[in-house]
Amino acid sequence: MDTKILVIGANGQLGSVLTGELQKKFGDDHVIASDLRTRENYKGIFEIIDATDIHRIQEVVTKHKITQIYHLAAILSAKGEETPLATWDINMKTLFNVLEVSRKNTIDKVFFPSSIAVFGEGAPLENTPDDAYLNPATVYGISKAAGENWAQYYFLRYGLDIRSIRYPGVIGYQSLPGGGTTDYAVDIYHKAVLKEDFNCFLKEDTMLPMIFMEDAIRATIELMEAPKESITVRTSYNIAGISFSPEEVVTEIRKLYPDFKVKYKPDFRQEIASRWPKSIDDASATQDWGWQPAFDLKDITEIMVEKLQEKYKKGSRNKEILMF
Ligand code: AKB
Repeated sequence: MDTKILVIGANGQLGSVLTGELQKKFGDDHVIASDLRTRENYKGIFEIIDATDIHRIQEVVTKHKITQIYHLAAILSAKGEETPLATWDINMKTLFNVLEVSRKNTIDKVFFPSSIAVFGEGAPLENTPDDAYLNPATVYGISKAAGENWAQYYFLRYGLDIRSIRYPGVIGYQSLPGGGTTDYAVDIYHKAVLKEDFNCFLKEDTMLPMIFMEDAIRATIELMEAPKESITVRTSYNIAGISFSPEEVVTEIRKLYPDFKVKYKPDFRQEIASRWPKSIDDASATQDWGWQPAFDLKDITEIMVEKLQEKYKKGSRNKEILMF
């Protein structure tokens, strides 16, 4: 059957970049982007979907004869703490809707994003393995840990080929993140390029696993393209990019912006970050589908600065989603 991919949450930090990469790989007519509202200047097929509405998902799956679903809609860690029960509701109801529509239709592959947020007290902080004890302390993390187990259940019970990655903090210039604990690592580059002082909501030595957007997108597509029989982890795969602390990224940025000023003002997000791994063991991803990151902190800093300089030179100083 002709590959037709539905991306739910296509306007988000990951979704807005992944949609473009899927279009390049499969062709614009094979990718259906969707979100709660349309995206200005989007080139391709776009459907409005509120993923809490199972009938709407079913309608789009039928209309476009969808064969794969990437479910990228979720409320992230920091934002999710503002309304815990609503976050649980949205993150779980949307996943159940995707799982149920997928098992009842001709969906041959599903992608579910998990996160380092599934880890907490009791897991090794260094080189945290896939099978470490999951003890999430945010609603986002709890919903992702539950989601991983539901994904595995639908694989075991219904044979649904659902695959998942535990993303570290994703850093990209193409889109703005929304409500993550790791998002300081995106905002800091915008402030540097705009020559504004930066207030960091984490302590300077808070080491966290991060990944450049290009690596995160490539990992996602490589996982989804891997032969089914090579997938041995049906909860979620750890992947590692590069771990660093705020003071390390400031040091890199100051090589380009020597006068860049930073103040460290830890807030509630410091407590979230302090329970997350400092570094990740992604041996299973390497072994099963050949995962290897390509970008280190120096690369990320050079590319982020170059691309954001280009973007802001074009005059867009207001920080809506920076689409390239
Ligand atoms: C967050 O900070 O909530 C996300 C994540 C690590 O999943 N970026």
